[in-house]
Amino acid sequence: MSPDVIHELLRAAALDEGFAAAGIAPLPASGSEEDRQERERFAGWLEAGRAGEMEYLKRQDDGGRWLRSSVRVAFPWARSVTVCAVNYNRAAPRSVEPAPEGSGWIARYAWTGSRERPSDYHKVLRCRLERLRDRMAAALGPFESRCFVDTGPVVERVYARYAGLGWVGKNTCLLNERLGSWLFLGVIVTSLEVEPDPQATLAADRCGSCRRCIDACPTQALIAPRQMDASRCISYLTIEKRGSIPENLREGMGRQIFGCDICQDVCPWNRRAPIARDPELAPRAELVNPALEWLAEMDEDTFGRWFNGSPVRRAKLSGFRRNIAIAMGNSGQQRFLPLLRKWAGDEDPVLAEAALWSIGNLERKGKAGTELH
Ligand code: B12
Ligand code: SF4
Ligand code: SF4
Repeated sequence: MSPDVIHELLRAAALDEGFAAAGIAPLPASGSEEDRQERERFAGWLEAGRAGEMEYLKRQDDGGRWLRSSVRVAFPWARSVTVCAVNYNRAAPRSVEPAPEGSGWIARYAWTGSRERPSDYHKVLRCRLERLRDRMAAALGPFESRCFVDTGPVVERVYARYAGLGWVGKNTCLLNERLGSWLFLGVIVTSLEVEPDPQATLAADRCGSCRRCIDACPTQALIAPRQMDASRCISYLTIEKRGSIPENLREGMGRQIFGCDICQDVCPWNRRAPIARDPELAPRAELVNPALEWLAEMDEDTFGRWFNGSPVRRAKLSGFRRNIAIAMGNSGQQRFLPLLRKWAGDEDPVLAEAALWSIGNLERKGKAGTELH
């Protein structure tokens, strides 16, 4: 089969399965300049401590090589990677717009599901990828493969770029000229030998002189264009970090209680991004600008009802409450003081300490406010 036909066939089947864009790219040759750059970039990032406590990113093979530094390390049989993207942009407010007093922010990617049943992009994309893989095998004959959404030992954005899906923006997100960056990625690592797609060249960097994302990041996690110190990123702090959040980063967290969308909300490429109509990833209106009081009242049962099967589950109720306590402390709303005082005596020491910090913050601001009058 000619290279053009393979690429066309894949794109048509991917669109049919509900993806907004897809491509397949051969792996950079072992020892090539590109291969060397990716390995060094990843190793440099880890060794500089940028991954914080995300131990799963630091896994090594028996020879001491970082598993994620190249697809070739984890899968020596791999020859190409198919990357597919799903659009999750919705006609809904942005986190940087004025919001009701005392509301928090849950990242857009985690709104999905219906009132009765949350949905998780990991599962939705994985089913689509597996169907796509079966269609490729039916057309091309059997090949070795592994499908991943987020959790596999693959730096997905690197391969998305090779597959012609877009460029890596200064906020480190994959940006597509037509679709923006509200994209979920899924990959199929395959043993297929393919030629580069004659239609898809590496997308040019379209960030130009813009640096809105870097300037808008409240915790200075974007330490340089395309370089993130994840240990400072609010997404990491609110989702991945267990235990206490470093005090110097708490004010910067503002009202974000699960993930962070700021560096994408300010990106001009997202202004024109098309609105997704994907029924499996519809947003739950209640999770857009949710009232902090409502979320604070949740016990394990209610939290489970709302978030079992949703990405939010990853924070666990204890982490979610810690984040809510900090958002309350940043809200300037004195009405949260009684609840925070109750939490300050909680048996969970992390929650109690976060609540004490927030009480201090609110009382300081309340006093400053009175002095001004
Ligand atoms: C760990 C992780 C995180 C960490 C660290 C993020 C990071 N920037 O490294 C945290 C928890 C902070 C995080 C946050 C988010 N994440 Co995340 N995350 C991942 C995960 C699991 C691994 C990423 C990784 O290996 N990071 C290590 C660094 C070294 O790699 P990288 O950032 O992905 O890519 C680097 C290369 O592309 C390189 N690069 C490429 N070209 C060039 C050129 C030059 C000159 C330079 C210097 C570098 C460079 O620079 C990038 C940054 O170092 C991936 C899934 C996966 N398996 O890949 C999802 C993933 C990256 N996350 C995703 C999402 C949606 C998010 C959030 C939007 C969620 C949210 N709303 O809170 C935020 C976005 C924050 C941001 N600005 O990136 C999507 C991104 C989709 C997209 N359009 O890019 C992914 C792909 C998951 C998925 N399957 O859809 N995430
Ligand atoms: S997700 Fe938020 S904290 Fe992380 S880099 Fe972007 S703006 Fe900064
Ligand atoms: S905000 Fe500007 S610099 Fe940042 S990713 Fe978007 S276009 Fe690039």
